[in-house]
Amino acid sequence: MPPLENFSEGNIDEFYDTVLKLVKSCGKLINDKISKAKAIELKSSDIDLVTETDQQVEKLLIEGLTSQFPDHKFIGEESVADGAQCVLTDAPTWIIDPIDGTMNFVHSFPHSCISIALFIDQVPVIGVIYNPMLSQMFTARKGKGAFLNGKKISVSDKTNLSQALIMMEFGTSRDADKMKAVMENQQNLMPSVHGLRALGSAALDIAMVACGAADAYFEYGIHIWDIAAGEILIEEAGGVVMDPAGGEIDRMSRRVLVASSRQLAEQLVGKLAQFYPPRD
Ligand code: LIP
Repeated sequence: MPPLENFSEGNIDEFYDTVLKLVKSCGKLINDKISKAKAIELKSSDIDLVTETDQQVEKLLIEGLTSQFPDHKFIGEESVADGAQCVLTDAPTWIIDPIDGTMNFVHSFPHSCISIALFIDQVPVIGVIYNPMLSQMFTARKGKGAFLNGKKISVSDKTNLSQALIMMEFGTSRDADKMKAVMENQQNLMPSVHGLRALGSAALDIAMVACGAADAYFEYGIHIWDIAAGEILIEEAGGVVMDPAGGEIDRMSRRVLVASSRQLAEQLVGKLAQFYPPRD
């Protein structure tokens, strides 16, 4: 498989234009289904849901991309749930969460999105996070900036935790140790920050940090598909992505922390009770 430098700007343009068309078309499907009755299945817990729309969107994205780029690989949330491997190689790989915030979608709570990223040589080169219910299209391409509906976005200038709005999630696990860490962090952070917020979607939480509407986000229990598009969005918006204990991001560790600055990230790391889910 050719390394990243062998792909021309024209190649990346073609990948980007193709995925954008597919995402917009899948967004229409989600908007059509959002207020209709949904067939729901349970996955890892009674709050880890999947609907037929999650599965349809992922199938449409994979089929549409495979027809144009037959040698590309995929890591999709629902394909992995059906037994596909969750392995990132150097090959051009699309990493897909067809509906991030499925619980929100089930409740017609308008904070769900399609999150899709393209990695080449294990480097993110394209990221798209689209909330069709609120017409929020977040996009990023390597070296070309981050955008919301075509308007350039950047992280906030907050460097002090006491002035920061922090995104954190409860997640889809009822695991007692996980919940203990979540509650401990809520108690640790409440007195030290401006506020805590949870949208119910990792990708949209990250997008809030990328556009400066929040200042940091962390979560234990996510998967690579929840954060793949957000990673390049944050980097192109001038923020940082790391492990919640402060080291390099490990995309299979199911842990993530993003922030507007390293200074703010390090203050947040200093406050966090850590939790280490089983790796993907
Ligand atoms: C969601 C994540 C979110 C997490 C939720 C859920 P899904 O992904 O984006 O961060 O807190 O529990 O896992 O399952 O809706 O694609």
